[in-house]
Amino acid sequence: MPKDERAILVGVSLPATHIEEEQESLDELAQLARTAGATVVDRFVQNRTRIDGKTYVGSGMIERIKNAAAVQDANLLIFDDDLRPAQGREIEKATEIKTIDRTELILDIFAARAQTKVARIQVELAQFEYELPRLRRLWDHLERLGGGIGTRGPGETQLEADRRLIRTRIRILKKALKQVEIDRAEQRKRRQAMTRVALVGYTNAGKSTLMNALTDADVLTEDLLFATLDATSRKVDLPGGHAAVVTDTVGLIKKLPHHLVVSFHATLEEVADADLLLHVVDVSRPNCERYLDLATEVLEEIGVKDTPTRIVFNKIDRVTHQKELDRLSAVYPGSLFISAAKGQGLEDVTRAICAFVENREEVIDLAIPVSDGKTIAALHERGEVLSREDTEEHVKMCVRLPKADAEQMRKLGFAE
Ligand SMILES: Nc1nc2c(ncn2[C@@H]2O[C@H](COP(=O)(O)OP(=O)(O)OP(=O)(O)O)[C@@H](O)[C@H]2O)c(=O)[nH]1
Ligand SMILES: [Mg+2]
Repeated sequence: MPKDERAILVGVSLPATHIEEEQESLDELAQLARTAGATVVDRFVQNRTRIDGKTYVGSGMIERIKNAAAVQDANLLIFDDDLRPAQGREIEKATEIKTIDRTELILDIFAARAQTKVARIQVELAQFEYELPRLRRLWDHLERLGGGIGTRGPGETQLEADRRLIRTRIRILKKALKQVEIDRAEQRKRRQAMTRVALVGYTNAGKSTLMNALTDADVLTEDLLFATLDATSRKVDLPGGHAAVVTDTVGLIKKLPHHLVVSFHATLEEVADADLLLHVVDVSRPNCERYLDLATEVLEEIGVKDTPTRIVFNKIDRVTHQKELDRLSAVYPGSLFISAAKGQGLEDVTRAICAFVENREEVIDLAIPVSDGKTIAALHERGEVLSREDTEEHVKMCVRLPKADAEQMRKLGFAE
């Protein structure tokens, strides 16, 4: 998106949604627009009983937007919800201003931010999936911009050829992502014995900063939305021979477009697979509980509402009202208060992870008869062997095992 775009935001408040809710959604949209490099010059919210099939908002509103755009010198309209291809076309026709929707805006940001190969594949897939039904609009657009010879549109043949190309590309990308998912599942299996902790939360909460503070990951952190698009995992050694794998993930927002949720399956699966979620919240934001709720809603959509979760209120260095922190602490028992950037409260996070891990696994000293190769192999498979000493009769091992397996070993009399 060019840097000098001046945008007008447009939303609709339906009877089922509160007007404040739509305003809040537009606040988020404004932040997204700024992240993409646009300047927001105006915003409109229309109360409607239902979405206008043709132009999303009513024709009177379209007229008002057009006038405002002339006054404000705006050259971009951003709609808060997904527009159908025909709606986008109609609005552009009526206003003569480039029109995009929330998904397109987020895709634009994602495309600019995608750092890793996987993130780039995921973004490209989402973009193509989004564009496929809208190809006609793209061509119409070119027609209007040009005029004259050769602008009667590409005709059905060209359109069909383009569609075919995109479909082929989509197939290739999907295949590549499938492979990523298989590889990652394999990796997870190898780390099966280890507890998986995922850092989740609203975008810009400080997940990557916490990740870097806990591990040596060196993930990019930035004061922008969606600094992180792909998951990064690192092993963290804990006291008592325990360990956990911590994963930093993509930030969540209120209306995560459907196309992205599907394309980002490989990344979100890391969240779905976690044993423990650390839900990071930027406590320095006014009304921070709202962001906690919004992210929780998205997590429910991903299907992880039953995963044990600890709330981590971050950026306490920016909060001057201790009373507010005391209130949150009372409302959310067991929540942690930290400053990932300043390194405050990090030991509480480690302790919380450790307590969780100790409940699930045990580090146990075993002596297995040399003849029992099957058990020895199983231990290597199911646990992590921290040390091993082979004697004449026994293989002596110190192993980190899931609680139930350790219990089983004791029952079999293998514990030392
Ligand atoms: N003052 C203060 N700033 C922090 C703290 N933790 C993170 N930040 C800042 O908040 C911004 C966002 O941090 P990130 O770690 O990139 O946030 P994130 O949750 O990973 O964001 P996304 O990857 O975009 O979802 C950065 O500018 C950080 O420097 C903190 O404890 N205190
Ligand atoms: Mg991040």
